Amino acid sequence: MSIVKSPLPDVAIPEDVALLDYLTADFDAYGDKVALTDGPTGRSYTFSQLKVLFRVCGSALTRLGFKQHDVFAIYSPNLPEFAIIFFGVIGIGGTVTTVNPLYTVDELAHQLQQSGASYVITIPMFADKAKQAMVKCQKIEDVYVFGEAEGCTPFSSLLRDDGSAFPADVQINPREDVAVLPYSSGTTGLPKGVMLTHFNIIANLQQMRQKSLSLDPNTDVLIALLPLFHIYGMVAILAIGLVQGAKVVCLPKFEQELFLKCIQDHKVTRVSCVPPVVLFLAKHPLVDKYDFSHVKELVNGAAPLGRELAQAVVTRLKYPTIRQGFGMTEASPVTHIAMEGEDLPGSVGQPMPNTECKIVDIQSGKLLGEGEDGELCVRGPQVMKGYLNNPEATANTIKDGWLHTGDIGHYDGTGNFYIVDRLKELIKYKGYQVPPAELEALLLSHPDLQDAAVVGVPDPEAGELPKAYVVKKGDSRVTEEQVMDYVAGKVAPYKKLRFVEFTDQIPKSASGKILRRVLKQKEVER
Ligand code: AYL
Repeated sequence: MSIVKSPLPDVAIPEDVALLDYLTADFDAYGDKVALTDGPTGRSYTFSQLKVLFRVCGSALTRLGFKQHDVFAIYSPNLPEFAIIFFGVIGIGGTVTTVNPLYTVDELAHQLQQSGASYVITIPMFADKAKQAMVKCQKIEDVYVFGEAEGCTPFSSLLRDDGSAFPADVQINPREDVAVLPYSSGTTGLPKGVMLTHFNIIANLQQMRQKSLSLDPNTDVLIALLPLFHIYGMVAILAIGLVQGAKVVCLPKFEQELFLKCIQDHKVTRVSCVPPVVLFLAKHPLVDKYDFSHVKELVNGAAPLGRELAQAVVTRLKYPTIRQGFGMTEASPVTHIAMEGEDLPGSVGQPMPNTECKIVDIQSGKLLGEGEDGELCVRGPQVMKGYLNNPEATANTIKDGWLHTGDIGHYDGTGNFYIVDRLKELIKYKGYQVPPAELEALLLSHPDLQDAAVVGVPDPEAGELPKAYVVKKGDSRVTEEQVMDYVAGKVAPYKKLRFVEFTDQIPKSASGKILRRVLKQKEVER
């Protein structure tokens, strides 16, 4: 019974370096190599160009009056320019909050309001949604757009600056200042702003570089199919690629042929996946038509990968293994990853350097030992500062420095971890977070419904699908379809309810908490 650490030695994490300086430390050496490419068009930027553009963008924002600690929202699919505004903001001590571009006007407005954002940037296709959200948020000063759209300021106007207003005197405190503010529902409730400091992100990048996620600037190419607004794409693809001089190919959406063609033509060496992408690579006939010979490794994270699927993909693509990583937005994100070439089916690997792990009994909190299932807790420099304006949720999640993941698992005799279940209420649809509390609040706003509970039901393709149990009011004649449509009209498509079941009562504890386990058990017994 003990705390488990990484078998690798601790890695030094600089405490006095700001994220942009850390990121670009070797950019001069990478020089005219291509850093970022837009998959569909081939539009590219070199490392030297990016280094200048980050400053140009930071300077232009400073002239607009955007200051240290101000918040800039990015509401956009993956584009090379996403990185320019992202690091431009962070470079002048601002905070970036990233928003899922599929969000509805209300969902966007909510995050803009909550995060205190003063600007938002989007693409022409979503400009109307951004403008409507702006009207609902007094603090938003302007909507920027990659390209052009009526009523929005073009992003290109920020690049016409000469860089001279980039603040020379900005004092970034890496341990305190929040670089990024992605949203996560954590173990319970509504999405909350996750405060990740410059130090948190640098820590995770240092850990990844040590823990065999290191890259060769001369050969390595990554593909950013997974969204950059999510911590996986943002840190574990974009930032880890750029800092090590690898080329990152951006894909704004999942188009099967384009994805495969980009892997082939750009000689991609590492493909970072979530289970539905692994499923596609394992099963889709198109895959055979493309050359994957440059791909050295496949990585999976963000949701559990079944052993059979892992086997199917390595057999088809003739790889020795697919490496699993585990993490959370709240941990910047990576806490575990399987070692290169190690074949432990179902394992998410060992802890990252500088990361301690323990498994505790879910009732008593007692420390458990090898092979015993309990809640996984992690402690390390990549663990967030806390949730924005929510000390209560922070205190419930981080106790004595230990981040309670809300995931259930165990470790084996070699210190490798296995995640077997989720204690927290979070639903994962294709790796995306679907917070049940959000859907329940919407259902309770329906005039015909009296009570509601949402749980995830297993699905081979999506991992889980949201299902609602609802109690109708009195003699209401509302139908299942109407309830589904009601929710679908208010949320991003991936959060839609896929099933609705009427029931007389929602099972609850004495204190009124929904007993989700009881509902999930009902599904299993069917
Ligand atoms: P969030 N197996 C099972 N469940 C997982 C796994 C995994 N490998 N990875 C993440 N999860 C679940 O904040 C788990 O419930 O971050 C966890 O608490 O959207 C939750 O997803 C966190 O969801 C990597 C490895 C990124 C992992 C990540 C995780 C980002 C997901 C890059 O290399």
